[in-house]
Amino acid sequence: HIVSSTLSLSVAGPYLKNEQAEHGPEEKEIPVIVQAICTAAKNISDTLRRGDFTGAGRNTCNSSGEIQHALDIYANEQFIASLTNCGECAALVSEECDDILVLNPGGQYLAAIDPLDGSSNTGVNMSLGSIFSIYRNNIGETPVPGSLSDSTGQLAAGYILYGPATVLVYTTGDGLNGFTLDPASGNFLLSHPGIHIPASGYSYSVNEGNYSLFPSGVKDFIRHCRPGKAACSARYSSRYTGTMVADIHRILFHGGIFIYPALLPAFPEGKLRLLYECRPMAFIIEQAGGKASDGYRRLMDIEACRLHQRTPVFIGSPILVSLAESLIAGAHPHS
Ligand code: P6P
Repeated sequence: HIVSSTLSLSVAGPYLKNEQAEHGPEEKEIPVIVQAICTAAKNISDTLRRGDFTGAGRNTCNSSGEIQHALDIYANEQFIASLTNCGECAALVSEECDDILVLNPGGQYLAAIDPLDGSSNTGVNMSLGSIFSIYRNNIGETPVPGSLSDSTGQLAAGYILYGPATVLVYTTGDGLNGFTLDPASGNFLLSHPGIHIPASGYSYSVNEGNYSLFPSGVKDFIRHCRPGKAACSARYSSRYTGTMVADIHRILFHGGIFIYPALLPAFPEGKLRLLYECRPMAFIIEQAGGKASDGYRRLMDIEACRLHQRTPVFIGSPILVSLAESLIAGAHPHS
């Protein structure tokens, strides 16, 4: 087991649901598997701060056909080692691994991770992230273990934002808390208790370079956000970093909406993956009072049939997500 003496989340109660009953709220213990994730994140954060990786990738591609930078592979190795050593993780689904990775067959959890989110921003000192989702282990016979096929088995989810500060945002289904890494002590300390997203907001986050590929209802929403001819000032600000974790972290605190829609005709499911990007983010945002959809239905209700399944994602302030859904529903299919 990893006994990480450098980690203390000074808050009561962030247990995985099944452990809540065993500990009173006064206990400070957190699940060993979350400690393992934080230990990997600390190592990644330290490496990023030292700027150890400026080299290009190893000319390999992941299962989604994306170039793997050296840092992607390093981050993936950190999570595999840490989750293996903690002894609690039966198997791991990672963006960087084609198939599910069996770590500790007797482990009581499964993990789905994006080890390094936003890796197109590596080497240019931009914010990056890691995303994780933790499930009860119930490996079935299907390619996607039974306990990953629907979100009801998702016990915990979180992300680490490697920005000016390294911040862990994490839920076990009982609200959303943020912890900031204290470089001096190496501890993640509670810094944002009880995060709640604004009901609406004035920023939208989407790669408008793909505008011509968007479905018509998405184009209608973007046109709604842009200043009208009569308007003397923009109604919304466009904010997009290329790192989903950073864009959604901003939206959690300032309100707004993040969109990665279908890109027609080539990518009808969009780009982002359900198991280790969209579903954990949906769990997180719902715990903050936000909304996450694929444009038509609650994102947490989407069944995972493939490990690297993609889905369009509309996530953020509930009023804006609902507005986007209504424009999509009312759009002329061929306009
Ligand atoms: P695009 C990073 O590669 C990522 O998975 C997300 O973090 C980010 O929001 C998105 O893809 C960026 O994709 O096509 O706009 O470069």
